[in-house]
Amino acid sequence: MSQTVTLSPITRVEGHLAVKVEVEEGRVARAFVSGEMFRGFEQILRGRNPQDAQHITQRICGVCSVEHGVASVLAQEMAYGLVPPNNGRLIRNLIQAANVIMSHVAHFYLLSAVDFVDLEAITGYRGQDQGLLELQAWVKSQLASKSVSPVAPFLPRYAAKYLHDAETNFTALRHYLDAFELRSVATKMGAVFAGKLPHAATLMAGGVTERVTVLKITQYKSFLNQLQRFIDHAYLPDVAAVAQAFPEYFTVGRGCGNFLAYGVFPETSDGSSKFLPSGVLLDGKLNPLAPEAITEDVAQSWFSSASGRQPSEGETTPAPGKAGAYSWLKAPRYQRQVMEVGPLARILVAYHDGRNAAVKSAVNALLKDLGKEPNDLVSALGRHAARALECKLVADRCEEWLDQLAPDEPACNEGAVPDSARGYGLTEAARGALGHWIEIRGRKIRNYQCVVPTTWNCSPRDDRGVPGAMEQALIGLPVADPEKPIEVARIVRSFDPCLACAVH
Ligand code: NFE
Ligand code: MG
Repeated sequence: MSQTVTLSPITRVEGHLAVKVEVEEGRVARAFVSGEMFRGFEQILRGRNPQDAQHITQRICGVCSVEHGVASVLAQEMAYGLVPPNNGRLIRNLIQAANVIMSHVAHFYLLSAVDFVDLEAITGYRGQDQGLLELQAWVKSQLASKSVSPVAPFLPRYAAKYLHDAETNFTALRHYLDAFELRSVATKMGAVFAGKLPHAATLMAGGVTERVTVLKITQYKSFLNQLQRFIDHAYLPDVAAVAQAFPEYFTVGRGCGNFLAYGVFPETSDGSSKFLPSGVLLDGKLNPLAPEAITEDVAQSWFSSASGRQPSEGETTPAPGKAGAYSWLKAPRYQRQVMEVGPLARILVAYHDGRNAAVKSAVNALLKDLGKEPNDLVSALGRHAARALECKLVADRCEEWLDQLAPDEPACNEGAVPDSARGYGLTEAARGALGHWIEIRGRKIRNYQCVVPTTWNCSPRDDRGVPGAMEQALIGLPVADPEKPIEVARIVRSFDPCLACAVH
């Protein structure tokens, strides 16, 4: 007997994500992940001044805005034949790093942690922490209320196993409250060099419109030190506590097992060396990235434009109601294969690449602490662990980039928009590999295509009917009670999906 479970919207993810699973004999037999809205940024960009693209595309999202801006200026730089000076490259790294730290902390605590931490345990709190006492009062009011929605983000919740130990729950909930503040610290840190955030004002082809001063370096460093303390003393230990208490989540949600990373944080101006390298893990083997192998299928997506195109030739013609389609996401593929992107992909690619000794030793230390093998990371909890580890590695690397800044040296090389040109920019957003493709004619944008991390991870079936990465991660998942599919929610959220981005 098959029972269909639909979670729409899945709360505590960014944007409108709908997940439908068919459960047979206690396991997910089929999964359908769909983006339920269309936004049209690729249409909006047509005919515009290319130099506005980094500002328009940042509005795709309020979370990974900076990364869209960076992808856009990289695409423009290829089209204009420009490279940024060291200061420009380093400032972009620092803005992008601030955003990744903000996003990872927000994802773990604000979007995922209460899937594992027992929010109701706070009713037994007897201490004096004002924040926890306020949380306790709120939880009690929710539990007493008859009018809360069944899809409320916190309570009511699915009855399930949560963290058992009261003190561990109180500590994690204290960190949950701290995470709101830390998210703001990370945003202020990025804004030191971004002018303002969440949509950075200073990004442009050739570098950034920002002067490097000793004062700004000092400001950034002081925010960074607060974040490093939180990552070391809260984020990493809390993820470890969840890992100890939920070892079963190292064995589920594995997914397609293929990983794609474009690489991020250039260590040289031409981008040939990156702190987190590019690469493609296909059938367990690391291959160099070949951008021309990226295509997007639309057979099961609500688009009537051609399927299987490279993004440089891509089209986006919406076709609501198209027969056989079930999502506003296209289905990106690499060599026609399904790929997972994100922190786990970046960490595994860097680990196999081996050149970044910091990644290699941090992963080995984490695996030793958890008593796990590299292959165990390919799992729901592995995604959380990789995200936390990456957060630490990136935060620590920022100190190096700050030291390399040269006060009062230029941060931008100027260039002109050519009459006709093409370019693409590949970077990594918090949620994974992000690419923008630009075609310029008559100094205006003729075509602009974005292939976005959550489009990879939440991809629908492709032209050959092969399910996307999250769909594959759900297949085979044991679901104890289809009326209370907490397992499904935990697998979905381990990817940190952002549907606003995915449908752009
Ligand atoms: Ni809206 Fe984004 C990130 C991008 S996700 S959050 O990270 O690009 O697809
Ligand atoms: Mg697109």
